[in-house]
Amino acid sequence: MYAIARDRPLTKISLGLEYATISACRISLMSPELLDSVLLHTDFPELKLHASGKVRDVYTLDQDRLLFVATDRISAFDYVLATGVPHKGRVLTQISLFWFEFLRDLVPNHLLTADVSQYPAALQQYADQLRGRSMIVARAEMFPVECVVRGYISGSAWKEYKASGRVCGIELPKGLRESDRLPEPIFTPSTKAVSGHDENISFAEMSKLVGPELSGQLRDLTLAVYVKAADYALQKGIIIADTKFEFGRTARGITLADEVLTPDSSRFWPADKYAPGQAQESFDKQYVRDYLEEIRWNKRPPAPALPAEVARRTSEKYVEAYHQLTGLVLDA
Ligand code: PZK
Repeated sequence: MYAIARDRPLTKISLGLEYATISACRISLMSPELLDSVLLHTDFPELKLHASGKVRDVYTLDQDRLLFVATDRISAFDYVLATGVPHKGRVLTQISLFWFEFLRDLVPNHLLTADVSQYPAALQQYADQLRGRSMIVARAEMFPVECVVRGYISGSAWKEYKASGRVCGIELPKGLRESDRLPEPIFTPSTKAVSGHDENISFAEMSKLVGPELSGQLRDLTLAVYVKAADYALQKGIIIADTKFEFGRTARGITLADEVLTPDSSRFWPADKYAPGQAQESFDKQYVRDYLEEIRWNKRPPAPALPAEVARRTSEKYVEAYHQLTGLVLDA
């Protein structure tokens, strides 16, 4: 209970939840050192915020460059939780860096540097916050579509398929089960809807938005990148069931931007537990989802805090995913 009471306002949590959180938390506490390393918010007063997402913050550096920062925030059931996950921002950043390098012959990317000692002088005062979890990237003219590719049928695609036998206008074989591998990966673009949720669109609709030539280029790139990365990940025991890319135009041409092939932008499934015919356990967020179901959170704000043990075990899953994928050890 100490770990919660010390730095988290319990007023944000309903009474029943507070009790559940405290009782589940008796099991263990997160060490003060671990809690201190968690970054929930960034604040760089001399920079202008360019975009802020559930877990990432992007700042403007100058005309051509942005500062991209991955925090330790975690979202589940569409909300950012009150507790951060130690190392999460560093893991996601290091996974993206790994893929940028792995994919460099296939597609240009927006990375300029992740070496904090090369950042502008004005940022050196934040070096400890930025190290390992940030990148300076080339500002791109972003295309207003999400380039989604699926090798397995899950999530919104499974819902669409059950209702119509199609996904984003693509006819699929009859008799697929939830989480089945598809005969070949499919490109299922989406666009930001007013609701904040992405809305699946057909290739023809995408072509109306950004033009047929660019749509074809983005589709071909998306499929090629997915095939190369998913083949590699599978050899390492991780199924990348689907993933979402964001592309933009820079001096390098059509450029892969944002974070890439992370557990936040993809469905990672442990290959040794793959069992089609049902929803699959998530590599990284399963403890979080299980806990939130257990305490019967109504999935409306305010989002609860996590017991230290749930945050710590989730942290271990992210670090493990990084190691399993890259063979590298995240440094302490
Ligand atoms: C850019 N986002 C998505 C939203 C985030 C990220 N290289 C770039 N050039 C111009 N714009 C972007 C990028 C990148 N990457 C990406 N928004 C703008 C987004 C919220 C938080 F971290």
